[in-house]
Amino acid sequence: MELSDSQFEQYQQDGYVVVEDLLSDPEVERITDRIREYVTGERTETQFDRMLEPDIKPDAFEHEGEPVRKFEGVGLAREDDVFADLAHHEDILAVIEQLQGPNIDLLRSAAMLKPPQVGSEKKFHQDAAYYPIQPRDHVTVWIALDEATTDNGCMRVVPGAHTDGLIGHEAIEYDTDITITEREYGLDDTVALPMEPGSVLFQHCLLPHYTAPNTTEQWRRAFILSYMRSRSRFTDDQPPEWVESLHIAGDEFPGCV
Ligand SMILES: O=C(O)CCC(=O)C(=O)O
Repeated sequence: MELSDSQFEQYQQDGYVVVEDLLSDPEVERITDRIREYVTGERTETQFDRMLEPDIKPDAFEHEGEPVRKFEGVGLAREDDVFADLAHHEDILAVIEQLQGPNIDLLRSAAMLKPPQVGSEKKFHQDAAYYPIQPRDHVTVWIALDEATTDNGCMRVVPGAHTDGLIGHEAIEYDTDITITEREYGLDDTVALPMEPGSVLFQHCLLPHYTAPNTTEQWRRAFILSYMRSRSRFTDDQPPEWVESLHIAGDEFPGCV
């Protein structure tokens, strides 16, 4: 697996590239089965942060745990065999190596679920704003596990805006999210990226992006893995405790994130 020259150029120029059908149907099914086990409470052993949707309609779900907005934690890739295999997926790592070089750490691992009817929006943000690390070029890998459409909240990106650097963000009310406040982005600034299950979006961490609420009866599940260079360092002397990393490939470097 390798990005073609035009795909590589698109990543540099627009800040993203979608690789279609990177995962096979059985691979997607293995991941969605595991997600379902966690969401319904059938499987409990792995430690991670779980967040429910803010607007839960009573009786819309069979199981109490179903309106899960996301679950997140690098521990997912450390402790769970399915997510560990995904974090070490040969074809994903081949692309990351092309973009970042051979020394790779995992910075984030998260299931982003947008359940039917109640799946909420994710406001405009840059992933780099959450992570005080340099160089500011980590790559977010967004894996579609269901068909992602404009109606159920597919990814929308502002092409080329990663070259503007880090833009001002502020905290928003719900959960720990932050959103861009220094600029006013709207849907007209974005390109929508509908994707089939198994297709994978590689996104520069400075690329502003947004996902709309899920107004349909279908789930829009995705899995996120963010990779950085193993030589990455915190930008502050006092790094946040919640940033965790997992070495994935190549060499490790003392004193780095
Ligand atoms: O999957 C989504 O709806 C948005 C995910 C996202 O942009 C993020 O968590 O940084």
